[in-house]
Amino acid sequence: MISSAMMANSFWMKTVSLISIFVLGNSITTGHCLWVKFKNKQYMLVDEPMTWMDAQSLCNSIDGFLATVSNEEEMRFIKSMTGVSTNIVWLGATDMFTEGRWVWIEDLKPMSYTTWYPGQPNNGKKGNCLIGYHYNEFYWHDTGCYSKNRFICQRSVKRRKN
Ligand SMILES: [Ca+2]
Repeated sequence: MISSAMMANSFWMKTVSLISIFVLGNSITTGHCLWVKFKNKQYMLVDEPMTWMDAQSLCNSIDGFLATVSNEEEMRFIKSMTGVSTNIVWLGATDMFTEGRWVWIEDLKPMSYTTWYPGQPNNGKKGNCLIGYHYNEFYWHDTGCYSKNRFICQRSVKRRKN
C-alpha cells in the first residue's frame, strides 16, 4: 500500500525534477555556443547526469531529442564530443516499447547502423535504454533507464539561422 506521505514525496520529487529540467533547459537555450554543428545536424553534450526519460524531456524542451547515431561517421563525431568526465552518455535509442526491438526516439524507426559491444544488449527487460562508452571505442550497451548519465541532444539545422 502506498501511504499519502510517500505519494506526496513522489509528487515533490517529480516537481523538483521538472523544475530542474526547466531551469537547465532555459540556461541551455540561452547559451549560444553549446550546439555543435556536424553535417546538417547540431549536437549538444549536456554535462548533467539525468535518467534517460528526463534527458529526453530536456532535449525535447529545446526542440531536439536524444541523439540518433545513423552511421560510423556520426558515431565518431559524437565520440569526439565525449571524454574524461563524460565517458558514458545516453543516446536516443530504447526497446522499452517492445523488448528486443530497439528504435530511435527521433522517429521510432529500428536501428540500421549499430555498434553494440560483443554480447550486448544483455540486460533484457532491465536494460531498455542505450549508452555509449567513450573509452570503449564508443561501443553500445543496454542499461536501466533510471540510472543517471550525461547525454547528447540532437536537433536539425535546416530551419535554423543561429
Ligand atoms: Ca531491453
